[in-house]
Amino acid sequence: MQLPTVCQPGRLAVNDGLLENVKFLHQSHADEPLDKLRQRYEEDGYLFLKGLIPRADVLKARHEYFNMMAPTGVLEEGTLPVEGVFNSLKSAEEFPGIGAGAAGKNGRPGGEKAAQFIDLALDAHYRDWYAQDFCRHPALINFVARFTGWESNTLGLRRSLLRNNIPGTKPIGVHYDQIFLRHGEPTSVTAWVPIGDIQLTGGGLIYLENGDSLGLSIEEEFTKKAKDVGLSEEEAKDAFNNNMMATGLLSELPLDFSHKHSRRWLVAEYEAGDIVLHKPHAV
Ligand SMILES: O=C(O)CCC(=O)C(=O)O
Ligand SMILES: [Fe+2]
Repeated sequence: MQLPTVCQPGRLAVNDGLLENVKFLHQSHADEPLDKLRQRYEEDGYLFLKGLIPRADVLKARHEYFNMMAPTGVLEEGTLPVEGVFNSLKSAEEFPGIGAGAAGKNGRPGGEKAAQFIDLALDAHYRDWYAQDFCRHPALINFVARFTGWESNTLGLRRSLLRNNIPGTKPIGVHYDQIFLRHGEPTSVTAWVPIGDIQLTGGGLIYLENGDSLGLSIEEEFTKKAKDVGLSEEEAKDAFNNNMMATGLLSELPLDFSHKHSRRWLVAEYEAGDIVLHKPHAV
């Protein structure tokens, strides 16, 4: 079902307040003509595909993940791992999200109390059910191969982040992914894949309206600044990062960022099996 394009969700919170005046992501389906999908990706900077991966396969990864994390006490007693229900007797500090810019990018937040949780959360990235079965799921790889025209030359980057935020932990701030992929050409495709159903207010990814063109112009501005002061290419790469926050983020304040750039945030309700592809400068 296509939701109405403008909504007023009650309590869609970001770091610096409640979002007002958001729009829904435009929904697409893998069986639409490729040309149409490609055009939409170019125009919007993202492509939100409903039901690309079989739901059961996504829930298998969800089960494996929470089964692995269960010994840390993160799950509510008497619930199934696949449900992923947070333990109401615990506090969020013991279960910090990884890679959200806390204590240095991709550092080890939370100290001693969180050590077991962090160790397991990192370890999960190397398990077959994640690195192989989930990240290289044929439905995902085959679609990207066709969509991009890369066909059998499609390579999965080893870099992936299994985001694990529970209610009350710190989400990653405003960014575009090329910041983290600086040493490659801006030709990659990011797949953001929810591992389960996510309600509108459940912390799923949000995109900035026309964010790709904004990201590109921010990048151009950095390049120009770097050239103007006579930096070498290598120095320029570091300079890009100096223009951002130490964590590589454009901002930790999404509400403020959208006001500053007069663009709305685009939101969605996600279901297991959905994916969003986005461009390297999509914000
Ligand atoms: O590879 C990284 O650290 C970046 C992760 C990222 O872009 C994200 O989580 O949205
Ligand atoms: Fe990202």
